[in-house]
Amino acid sequence: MMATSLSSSEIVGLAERVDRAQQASQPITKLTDEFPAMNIADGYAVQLELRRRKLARGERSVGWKAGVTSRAKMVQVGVHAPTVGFLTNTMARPESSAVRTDDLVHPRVECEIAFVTRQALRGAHCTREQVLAATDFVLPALEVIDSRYAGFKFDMPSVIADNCSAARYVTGGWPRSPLDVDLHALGVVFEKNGEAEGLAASAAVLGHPADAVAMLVAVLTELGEELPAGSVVLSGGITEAVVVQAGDHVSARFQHLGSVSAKFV
Ligand code: OOG
Ligand code: MG
Repeated sequence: MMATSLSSSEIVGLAERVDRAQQASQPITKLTDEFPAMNIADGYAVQLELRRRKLARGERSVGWKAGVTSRAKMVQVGVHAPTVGFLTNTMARPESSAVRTDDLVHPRVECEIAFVTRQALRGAHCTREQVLAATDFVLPALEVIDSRYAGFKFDMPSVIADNCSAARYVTGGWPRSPLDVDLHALGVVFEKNGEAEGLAASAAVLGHPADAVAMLVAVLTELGEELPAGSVVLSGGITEAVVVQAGDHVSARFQHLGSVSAKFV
């Protein structure tokens, strides 16, 4: 990875700023407004410092998420390359649960395929086949993203520093071996309040959701991390993210994997 432009005290300060915005559910201006020279390495340095702070407070690492891995998402947010963020236990919500909105800034929901691994993955050249072989099962998932930036407006270094907008995620459906379902061509129906919001195929995610996981492993390797066995990996929104507010109910129905739903309160 390229060199950081920020000093280590700036990195710590920005991680604190993002952390506070998250805890107060108060939007902040994107970090590059103040630090225009911020690059991707700076973004990940801030994100890893944010992760270190959360783990030091007792949150447990449960896995990672790939972001901006489909055309629909790239067009929606104006970021044109995939990114990764981390997941902790405090972000997980059970199927059908009520997700609070008062502790979020401006949530949006995405439907994704979650991978759960049974072998560690590492390396700059991780392949789709290695990902499939190391996967225990896949599940349908909803990711609730929540940019801490005003207007949900950001650029790549800023969104990476903000942990790729990670906020909550819900898994549901049936665990299936990735070898038993054609992950490349799964249809998904995404509904909000009973109305179709999006119809898509899983192939929208970098051609294949396992390729998104392989990309994530390559980024983690660059960051000096690996993907441990037992990790949850969200492979990226298949459709555009949909704005939600208290009172909304969303569900994603995946061919062969069942459905996952949540309501917002
Ligand atoms: C960045 C996170 C994107 C996905 O699945 O593409 C993401 C954002 O859009 O705020 O989680
Ligand atoms: Mg996502």
